[in-house]
Amino acid sequence: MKYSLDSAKVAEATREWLRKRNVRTEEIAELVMFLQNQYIPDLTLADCKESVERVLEKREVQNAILTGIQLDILCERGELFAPLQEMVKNDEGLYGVDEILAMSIVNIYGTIGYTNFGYIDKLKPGILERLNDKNDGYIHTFLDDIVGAIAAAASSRIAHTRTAVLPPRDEAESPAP
Ligand SMILES: [Ca+2]
Repeated sequence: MKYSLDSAKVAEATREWLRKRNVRTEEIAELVMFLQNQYIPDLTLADCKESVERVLEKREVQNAILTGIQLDILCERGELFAPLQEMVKNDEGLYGVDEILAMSIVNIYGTIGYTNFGYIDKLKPGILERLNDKNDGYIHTFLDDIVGAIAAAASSRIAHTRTAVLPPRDEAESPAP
């Protein structure tokens, strides 16, 4: 039988796996709020959630999420081969592939996302603190970067949309974010 891909199935699996790994859209929206509220005072959590939903609709984002969660789970089961198992298990600093996978999400809305990603990756607010807890039996080596990347992308998306309706920068009263 010829291979044909059902996009709805990929989207549904992504939702399902995020839920199974205890990642809620609201929590990602809170990260977006954390990144953007200083620039956009009237921004609501609903706006942030809407932006996260739009990011989650993208196939390249869904692919990254499914791949990352799968690798995290294989590692929890001890099923990666050595030395990959140890590197992923310990979130080895020199590994870096988790961040590269997350970059495929950050990239979608251009370079503005990099700063946001770096910023929350350093501060690890909210859900990122929980995903980085190394003592709860879960391995989220890939998922923590992915969640940060979704928030960074959703945040950049808001910045782009809002900037589009502002006057050109030299006429604006305050600098664009
Ligand atoms: Ca990581």
